[in-house]
Amino acid sequence: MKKIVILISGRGSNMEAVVRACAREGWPARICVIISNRPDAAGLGFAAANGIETKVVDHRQFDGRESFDAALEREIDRFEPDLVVLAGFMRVLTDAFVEKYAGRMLNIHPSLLPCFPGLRTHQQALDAGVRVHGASVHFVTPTLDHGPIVAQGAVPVIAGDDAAALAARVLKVEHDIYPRAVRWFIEGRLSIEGERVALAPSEPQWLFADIAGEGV
Ligand code: NHR
Ligand code: GAR
Repeated sequence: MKKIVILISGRGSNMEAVVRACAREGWPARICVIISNRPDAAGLGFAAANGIETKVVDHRQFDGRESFDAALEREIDRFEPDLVVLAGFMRVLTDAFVEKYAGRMLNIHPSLLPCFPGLRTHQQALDAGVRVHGASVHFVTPTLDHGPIVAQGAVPVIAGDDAAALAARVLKVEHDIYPRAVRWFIEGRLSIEGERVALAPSEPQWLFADIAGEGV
């Protein structure tokens, strides 16, 4: 059994998608704990209701990123996880923390990287006038939102979209690609080759949203 620790900050819908897929598809994996940096994260309720241990490490209780990350590390390492999954986790992590989990920490970022790293990605996409947007699952490296890409999902930008409408369309592909990518990791099928992530045996590491009837 592989052990997974998931970090969240809020709603936790990506965490929920991973938890549900793990149970439904019978992965050889266990979600050990859901850790949030915010005590009020809605996702903690889903975790507790599903019998998963929860833990809050409130970043406001620490005087800097190093001490917060050290506390986070202690909570994570209690479970000796094979994989750390960032699911809407909103705190930038120190280099030392990231190096420690190198090659075994994944994030989902709501843009087609390397476009639009950082925050407010959907507004960034609208402001740039791109016609295709999406989400990327990547290995976490010290440089924010720059790690090797495991999978991407693309959605169209539709006339009349605001950031909320676009975010909702992207979120659907997130819920599809993130569980798949986590499963590939658990199955030992991913290898990092420089900037690229190979999947063996191969299958599509991309997804194009089915938006029939949603507009133009
Ligand atoms: N840490 C490292 N070192 N590298 C990455 O690639 C990381 C990371 C930590 C989080 C997720 C990321 C995203 O998917 C992630 C990737 C938070 C911020 C941010 O600026 C930026 C990117 C991501 C997550 N956070 C503010 C901060 O001061 C706080 C914002 C808030 O609390 O709402 O940490 O986009
Ligand atoms: C998701 O869209 C995720 O990609 C994004 O926040 C949302 C979290 O939703 N992540 C980031 O912006 C990381 N900075 P969720 O809590 O319902 O999974």
